Parts: sequence; C-alpha cells; structure tokens
Amino acid sequence: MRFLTPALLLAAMACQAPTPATPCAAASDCPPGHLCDAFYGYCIAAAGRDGGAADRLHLDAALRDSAIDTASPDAAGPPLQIFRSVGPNNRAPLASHSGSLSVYSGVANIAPGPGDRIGVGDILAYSAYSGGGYDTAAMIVRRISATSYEVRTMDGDSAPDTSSDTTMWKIFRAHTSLAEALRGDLNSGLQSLGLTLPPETGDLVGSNRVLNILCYADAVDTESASLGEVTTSPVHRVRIYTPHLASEVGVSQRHAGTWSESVYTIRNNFSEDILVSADHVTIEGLQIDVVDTGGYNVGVSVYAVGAGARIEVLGCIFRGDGAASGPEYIAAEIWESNEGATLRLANNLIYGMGGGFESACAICAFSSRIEAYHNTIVDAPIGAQVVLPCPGILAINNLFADCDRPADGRFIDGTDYNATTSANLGYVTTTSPSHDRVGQVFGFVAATACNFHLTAGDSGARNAGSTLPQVTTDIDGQPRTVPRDIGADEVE
Ligand SMILES: [Ca+2]
Repeated sequence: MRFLTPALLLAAMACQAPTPATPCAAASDCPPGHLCDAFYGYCIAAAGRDGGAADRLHLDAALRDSAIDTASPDAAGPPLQIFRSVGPNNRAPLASHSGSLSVYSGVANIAPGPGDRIGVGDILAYSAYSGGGYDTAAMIVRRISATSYEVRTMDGDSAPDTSSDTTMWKIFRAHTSLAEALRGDLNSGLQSLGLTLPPETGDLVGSNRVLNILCYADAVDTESASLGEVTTSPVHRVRIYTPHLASEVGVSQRHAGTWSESVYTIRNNFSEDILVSADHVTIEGLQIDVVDTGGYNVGVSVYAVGAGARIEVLGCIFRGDGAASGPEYIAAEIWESNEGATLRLANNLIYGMGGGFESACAICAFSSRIEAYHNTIVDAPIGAQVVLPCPGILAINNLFADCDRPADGRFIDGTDYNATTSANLGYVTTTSPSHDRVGQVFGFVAATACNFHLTAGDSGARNAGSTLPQVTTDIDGQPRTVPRDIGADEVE
C-alpha cells in the first residue's frame, strides 16, 4: 500500500479520468445500478452498456456498439475497441471495385452492397487522399445495413472522408487464420497493397485496448492457435468470437446450438486447437473439432496463466471422434497454472470425447479452478475431472448423458444441480448436494443427429436448475428463464 501526501492526493484527484470499471469484492463497493461480478472483480452495470450480469456471458450488440470509444488509445478512460476479422485461407479481397464507395463522417456507403459475409473486423482499403493509391486502411466496427458500414482508423478515429465517390476500394479479412491473428500478422493480400496495420497483440493494458477477433466461416481453420505474448486485464481482454448479429454481419457465422458445416470451425492435427497462456481471454460461439491423432489432443488448453487469470469459454461446441486412441483426449483443460486462476466454462456442448487412456475427461482440472455452468456433456469416459490436487471444479447446472463416469475427484463446495443418466455423479464434496438428479432420461430433440437441444416434454433437465446470476442466456443466445433448464439449452 502506498500513502499519498495531501498535495499528491489532490493532484491525483484532479487528473483522475472516469474509469471504465470499478474494482469490487461485493455489490456494496459499486455505484447504484451496478453489480459486482466476482469472476472479473469489477463492477458492471446491472443492465445496458457494460453488459452487466445480464449480457456479460453473451456479448450483445449494445455492449459492442456502445463500447467503441473514440478517445486516443493512450488516454485514460474506456478502452479502445479494436476489431479484427479472421477468414481462414481467404487472402483475396472479399469485394472490390464492384460499386462506388463514399466515406463520410466515419460511415462507408457502398452501392451496390459488397455482400452479406462482410462485417465487423474486416478491413476497407481505399484512396482517401490525392495521389491515387490505396492510402487508407480502416476497420469496420459496425454493420449498419447491407450497403452501409461504420469504419474507424486503427486509432479509433472516424475514417477519413473520400473527396468524391471512388471505385478504388477493396475489402479484406484482417487475418487468414486465428493463429495469424493471435500472432499479430496481417493477411498477406492486404499487405500486398502496401498498407500496414499496427500489431494488436502486445500490451493491451498499456495501450488501453480491447482486442476483438471475429471468426468468419470462409473455410475450416486448420492452424493451431496460440495466445501468449499479450498483457491483459479484466477490462483489457482478448475476445475471440463468431459474429452473428445483424449489426455485425449479414449472415451468421455462428452455430445455432448444433454442429453445422457452414459456420466457423477450427480443426487441426496439432496437440491443441487453441492454447491460451494469456490471463484474460473470452472465447465465444466457436465450433472446435477435436481430432484424434493418436497423441495429445485438446480443444482449448489453458496453460501457465497467473494468479488473477480469468479465462472464459462460452457457447462453444466441442466435437470429438468418439473413440480416441491417444493418451490424452480433452475438450477443455487448465494445467500448470496459478491456483488463483479460474477457467469458466458455460453453455458449451461437448460430445464424442470417448477414449484417451491417461486423461479421458471432457473437462479436466490439472491445476487452478474451473467453474462449469450449464454445460451439456454427452459420451465421455469422464465428463469432468479434478485430475491433480488443486482448488478443483465448481459444477452447477451441468447435464451429463451417457458418460462412463459423469464426474471424478474432489469438487468445490456448492457443486449441485447437475443431472445425469448414470446412477451417481461421482464427485466428492464436503457438503452434500441435495438437488443433483441421477438416473435421468433426457428428452433430446434428435440425439442420433447430435441435436442435444431439450424437447419441451423433457423431464430430466427442464426446470430443474439453479438460478445462476452469472448465466442469463443459453447456447442459442436465448434468454434463460426461471426455473432454469439444466445443460446448455434453455427450451424457448
Ligand atoms: Ca434454446
């Protein structure tokens, strides 16, 4: 603790800018109309701009749009939102020259529209100044309509106006794989125009930025993505997600709660599809295909994160091969990390993770703490396991169907409201959960087609969950209603 002299204190107060978030331990630490989100340790608005508990788990249009800040990124105040698109293997322009472009007051109008797969994070290259070349690169930060987009410079300022309508423009994905985005490398097609963008990995805290990476379904993403060399905070996060709102893109790039071949998917033959070694990261709405290569195969691996780390994986679908042959076959894990770190898994669907002869848990805690809320796990040797001594797993409102063992190891007290087809759940806690449901038969819409939405007539999971304030939407983005359904799906 550092003490300030009265003069220094006054000086500090005088130059204190509004802060984007107030640290908190309880709601009493927060201003009126705010809640304390213990996961982040920051006050959040009960509704609206900052998301609040209501939409924290599902970044909505209001959150993204209103969070765009035009302040100089190195000034105090709300962080600058940077948006970067990923289009696997897509080096060529998405659209070019086919219509005329005007940019005025930060809005780009293109007639006719450039296409419904263009959206937030894409880069508009155009000629704004005399001389005729491609002199300007601007990021799309909002889709207003099929022909109209809000565009900003990389510093968050309104993109420069065109002096007259021009046909000299091209739109590119910023990156051609998630791995490339996390390395900070640019689409080589964009580079070939002679335009450069500043690398966005690095120190997000020092530069007061949030890095939003939007994943588009141009092709299957076949590189192993690794995020390490970036400094983050609860506010200055890296957010990796699929665009799906009309304010983001003309056609959703996100699954609708069941596996689809037409949405963004990452699939590769490396040990990890996504390796996270940064402390504050959100991954939302991805399809992660966990391929068995006979070795170590993990969907999302969180490794070597620090004491306050808060990683969240929300609304993703993890699909396994059904019968792995290698030593390790895991959907999501945390390992060799500080015991004060937390991995939150909510609204995920995980299935087909059979096999794995050393570690065969769909969700595995080798270190630290996992919060598992409202996940649906089907067909795994062990649904959730505390593998090595560590703070463990807090599991609430999870559905385990056809797992050899739903859970294993010492779980965190408070674990309860889980449901399974098995005769028992299998975890150990100090307290006795009184709301768990064993020996259930679940009503899935079409289990043989891997559609694990609940039917309206389901009696195994419907209306049997705890009202968790941290989770207010489901895997489909639909609101959770009270009483809650157990698992990733809330019946509409
Ligand atoms: Ca639903």
